[in-house]
Order: sequence, then structure tokens, then C-alpha cells
Amino acid sequence: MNWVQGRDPEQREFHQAVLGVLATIGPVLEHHPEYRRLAVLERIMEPERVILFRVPWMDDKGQVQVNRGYRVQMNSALGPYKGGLRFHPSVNLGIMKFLAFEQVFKNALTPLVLGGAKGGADFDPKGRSDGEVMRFCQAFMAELSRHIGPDTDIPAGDIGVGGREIGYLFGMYKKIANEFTGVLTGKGLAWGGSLIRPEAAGYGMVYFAGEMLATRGQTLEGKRCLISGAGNVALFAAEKALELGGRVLTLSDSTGVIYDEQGLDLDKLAFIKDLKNFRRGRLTEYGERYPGAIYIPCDPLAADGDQHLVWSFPADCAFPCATQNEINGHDAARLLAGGVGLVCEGANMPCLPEAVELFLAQNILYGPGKAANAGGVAVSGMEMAQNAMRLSWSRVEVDARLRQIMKFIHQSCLDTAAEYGVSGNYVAGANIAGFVKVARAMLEQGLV
Ligand code: NDP
Ligand code: 2IT
Repeated sequence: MNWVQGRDPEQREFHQAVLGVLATIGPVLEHHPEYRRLAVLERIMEPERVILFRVPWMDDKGQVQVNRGYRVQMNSALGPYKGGLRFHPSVNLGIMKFLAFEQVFKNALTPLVLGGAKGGADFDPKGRSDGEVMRFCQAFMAELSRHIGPDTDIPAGDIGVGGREIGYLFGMYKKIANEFTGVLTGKGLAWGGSLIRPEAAGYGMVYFAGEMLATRGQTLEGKRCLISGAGNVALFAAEKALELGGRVLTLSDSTGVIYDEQGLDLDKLAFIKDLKNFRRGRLTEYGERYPGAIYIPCDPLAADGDQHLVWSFPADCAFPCATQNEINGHDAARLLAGGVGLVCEGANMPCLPEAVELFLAQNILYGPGKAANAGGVAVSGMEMAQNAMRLSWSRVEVDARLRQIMKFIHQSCLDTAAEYGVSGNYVAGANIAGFVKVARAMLEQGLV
């Protein structure tokens, strides 16, 4: 940790992600004293390549804007670099590195052959016209295209990058490379996208939660669920939770929280999907449309040392699906006091270390994002396979494979935890299983 912090003192989120893994892999290192001489940890913590570039584009007023673009190609021991792109004003190198680092282990947990990467830009799509978003995506891809390819690095979506952005990015790549290949995942269904890819992270996370509950003889039926976020992951998590009989009480976006005591239903969810994906509006409108629900305007992540509103309601399950560090120690204590017995992460690293400690100490079911939200990248892997074969699988087939993969990841977390003497600890299970697979592959491939 001293080495990592000393090299890049300002990369707080990256340090947090690294510490999360280092804190749990001690038993592996004890079995492998040679890892020190071979600098396995130092190599895993250092990106293979970081690409940082200028993205100049013109807004609707004719004003030229300049953003910063990133691609962190973290590790290719297991396959071509794979991971999403995030467009959000908070994006910086530390956040890109933490996401790329997590992605390496997440991808390793899947049975697919995928390395890990992450990219994005400090561009804020909010309030921008379609034309502006298109010009930004084209300028971004003009540079990124040199560094990616269907067998080299395959980006996808993340915060602020959905179907619209992937379309513009793909169009520009196709034009520059003069080839139609599966270089991005999350594509439109008519031009190489996979069925279930939009649903995959949210559905997969709820499948994972279902597996966790089953270890205690429980199901989601009748469980009160708190979900944060109102984006791709959150909305499909809500949809699957409803299908499995859960009662979804909350959603949130960057300007507020809705609490609907009667619970969401499919009609209400359809209203929110339209609001978010097409009208690109705020959740305020939900409060106006459904007066039975409470809309509380707030910056859901503004609390510093205080509690975040979305986690203040009594519930059985919590599904953080917005962004990193949205559950602190106070939130965790409040969730536990409110009756929560399961926390399952749709977002990447949404829980601060003190929250994770509390959940583990209280022995509730806690599913870390790198295992629980791996369904997104797993179906991305299936999209790549379908593209390579130039055919497409049915919805039922992809969903069945997704379910199977989430079950597989859940079991390997449990088995690995048991093997290393920490039964039921999904954090240690996920970190060790991912680390061992990547470390072995790196050593087998020599010093590269
Ligand atoms: P979206 O952009 O679709 O949705 C993000 C949601 O979270 C929005 O409702 C957004 O509010 C809210 N949000 C994001 N950042 C903040 C912030 N700083 N403060 C408050 N609210 C915020 O992204 P996704 O659903 O794709 O991603 C959500 C999480 O899931 C991320 O952690 C991502 O890394 C992770 N993930 C995504 C996968 C995917 O395939 N898309 C796969 C696995 C994990 P608003 O609408 O107001 O911006
Ligand atoms: O965090 C993630 O796993 C994603 N944003 C999806 C990555 C992918 O390549 O599908």
C-alpha cells in the first residue's frame, strides 16, 4: 500500500480498491512466497498501458469545448482488454484506475476469456443535445480508435454511456477502421447487439442476490428493497426484483430520492424508463405523477460523515446501483438498524471500507460488486461471441446463460472462501478467486 500510495498520492479511489483486495489475499501470498520476488502484486497494481488524450469538440453555440479522455488498459493476462466507458464530470485518472482494477478481477470471475480495462471522459452529457453528444463521441473515438479493436480492447457502457453513445462511438470507429466488427458491446440490436445486454448487470445482480438468499433458505418474495440510482443497472435491477416478488421502495438520481411506500410496479417502472432513457428528465416528475410517493430533492451523495437519505428507510435488502462510495459507516449502521439482511452491489465499490466491515461483522449477506454485477460484462462477452460467429442468440438463451454464470460466480466465491477458511465471506472469496486466476496466467506467460 505504501508503494502504491507513494507513486500516485492523489488517487484515493484507486488506493481504496487496491486495499480492498490486498486486505483479503494474505493467505494466497503465504502459500506463494515466490510472488514477492516475481513482483506479482506490483505488476497487478500497475496498468499495462494508460492512454490520456485531448477531446476537442464544438457545442451547439459554435463554442469549442475541450475534455480529457482516458483508457486504462489494466491487465491482459486472461484475454483482450474489456470494460466500460464512463462519461461524468467527476472522471479522473484515479477513478479510471480503480474501475479498471476492479474490472480485472470481475472479468476473471466469469468463465469468459477477458482482460480488464476502463475508460471515459470528464464530459457531462446532461443537458447536452443529441448533436453535441454525437460530436463529442466522434471526437473521443477519433483518438480512442487507434488503441482498441475486436481482439485488442473492447469498450462498453458505464455511467453516462448507454445505447445512444455506443451508437455514435461505433459509427465513428467503423468509418475510421473501415470494418464492421464487434469492437464495442452494448450495440443496437439491429447491428450486432445482444439481447439482454441492457438488462444484464441489473438482472445478474438480482440473480446473485437470489443465490445468496437461498443459502439461508430465503427468497426475494415480499422483501422490502431499497435501490439507489435510476440508470441502466438500477432500473433493470428493479424490474427483476419486482418479477421475483420483491417490494421496491426507492430509486434515486443525482438530484433526489423517491420513496414509494406502496412500492413500484411495472407501469411505474415503464414511466421512469421513458423519463430517463428518452426524455432524459429528473425523478421530480415521478413525485408529480404519483402523488402517493414522496420525492425528496437532495444531492444524494452530498452527505459527508452524515447519512445518505436513500439508506434511511427500514428495509430487508439494499441494492446500491448508482456510483462509488454511496454507503458510508453511518448508512451501514442505519441499514442494519432498519432490518437489512442483504446488501448486494450493482454499482462498482459503492460501499466504503467501514460499511463493508460492519456488514461482515454483523454476518449479513454482503455481495461485492466485482462478483454481483459481473452479469453486465458477462453478456458483453456473449455479445462478442455472437459477433465473432456472425449470429445471434435468443433472449431465452442469453438469459439462461446469464443465470448460469451468476450461479457459477456465486458458487466459486463460496467455494474459495471455504477453501481459505473464511466461509460465507463473499469479499474474500471473490478477491482470492479472481486474484489466483490472474496471477497464475501472468506467471505462465512470463515477464511481459
Ligand atoms: P447510468 O448512467 O445509467 O446511471 C447512473 C445512475 O446513478 C443515474 O441515475 C445517476 O443519476 C446516478 N448517479 C451517478 N453518479 C452519481 C453521482 N455522482 N451522484 C449522484 N447520483 C449519481 O449508469 P449505470 O447504471 O450504467 O451504472 C451505475 C453503476 O453500475 C456504476 O457504478 C457502474 O460502474 C456500475 N456498473 C455498470 C454496468 C453496466 O453495464 N452499465 C455493469 C456493472 C456495473 P443522474 O441520472 O442524475 O445522473
Ligand atoms: O463495470 C462494468 O462491468 C461495466 N461497465 C460493463 C463492462 C462491459 O465491458 O460490459
